[in-house]
Amino acid sequence: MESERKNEMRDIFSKCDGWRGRRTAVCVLLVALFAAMLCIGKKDASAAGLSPLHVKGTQLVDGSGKAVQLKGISTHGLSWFPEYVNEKSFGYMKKKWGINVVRLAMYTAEYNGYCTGDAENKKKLEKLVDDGVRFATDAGLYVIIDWHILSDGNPTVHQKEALSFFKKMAKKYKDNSNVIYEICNEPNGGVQWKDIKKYAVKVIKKIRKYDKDAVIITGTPTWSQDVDIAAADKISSKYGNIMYSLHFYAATHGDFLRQKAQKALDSGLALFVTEFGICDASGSGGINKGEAKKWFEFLDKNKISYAAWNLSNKNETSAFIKAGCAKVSGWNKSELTDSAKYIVKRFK
Ligand code: IDC
Repeated sequence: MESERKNEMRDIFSKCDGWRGRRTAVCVLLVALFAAMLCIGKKDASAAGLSPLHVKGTQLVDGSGKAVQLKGISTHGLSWFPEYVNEKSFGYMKKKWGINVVRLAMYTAEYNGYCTGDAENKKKLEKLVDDGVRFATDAGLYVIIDWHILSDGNPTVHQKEALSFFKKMAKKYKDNSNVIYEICNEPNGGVQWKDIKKYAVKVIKKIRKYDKDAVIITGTPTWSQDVDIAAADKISSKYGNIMYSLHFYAATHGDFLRQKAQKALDSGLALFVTEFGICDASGSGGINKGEAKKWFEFLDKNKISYAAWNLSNKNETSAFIKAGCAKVSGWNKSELTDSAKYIVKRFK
């Protein structure tokens, strides 16, 4: 028995002999592949050509340290206008409009918000975020996952939910070089920076447990306008790659807010305009092109990244698609609103 088995084994080995050279070659290839993966680093840019981003001083930079200015659009609330989160629209906006970032606005409180709806609604929203990240990745876009607090003006109201949501996201997307986390859209209602900061540090710590270096953007007091106040008491630099959001609506906010922004930049705060409009702060009313021009000059001069509010056909000035148009991608110029026409020109 024993010697039979030995013979069998010898037979198998001798058959394999001819393969030995090829096997060695395959092994060498595999080792080389593995080494290459290690060199690329932990971030898997399955989104071709999307370098992991970092914050250097006040500037967003790519892997080689070159300044990057992201330009793009924010969805309206994901529950509200889910139809615009589709493969074609993201690809279209990248190709035709020249955007390089899309923001997924997930309301926490109003309109079937993540924290006020039921478990089914939560699941739906998470799927929309996942779809959105996938479509953005396929289109070669950076993507901001926005925890869109608004009527829940104090981020601590839904802190528990925020911590578990971002834990889930960071675990899932730690290797996606194109994912950016925005942890509280617009704190308001008198909430102080010290409280927002405490919340931010908790969420940042949670994200950093899994995702060591993705860009994280925190909201600032007074609907993300008091960046000067945040600048006076920054979040510790030990967490790395932290940015602060500045929001403006050109028909409401002018020089006064630019001065606050300049003050923040001067004291070394990295700003990201994760939301803006060229109409008034209600998201509607008239457009102020004079102020809009000044804002774009300011953004471009300082290479500040931005995302315009909003990708929907809601009957409001800030929406990009005309109210009568039901198309969810491939829009002609005549189907775009005046806001869209003005802003799209700035993307390229
Ligand atoms: C607005 C939408 C509007 C919606 C409202 C909900 O445009 O359709 O009815 O929210 O309360 C923000 C907010 C953003 C607002 C936008 C315009 O982040 O959610 O969207 N805005 O009011 N901050 C300043 C302006």
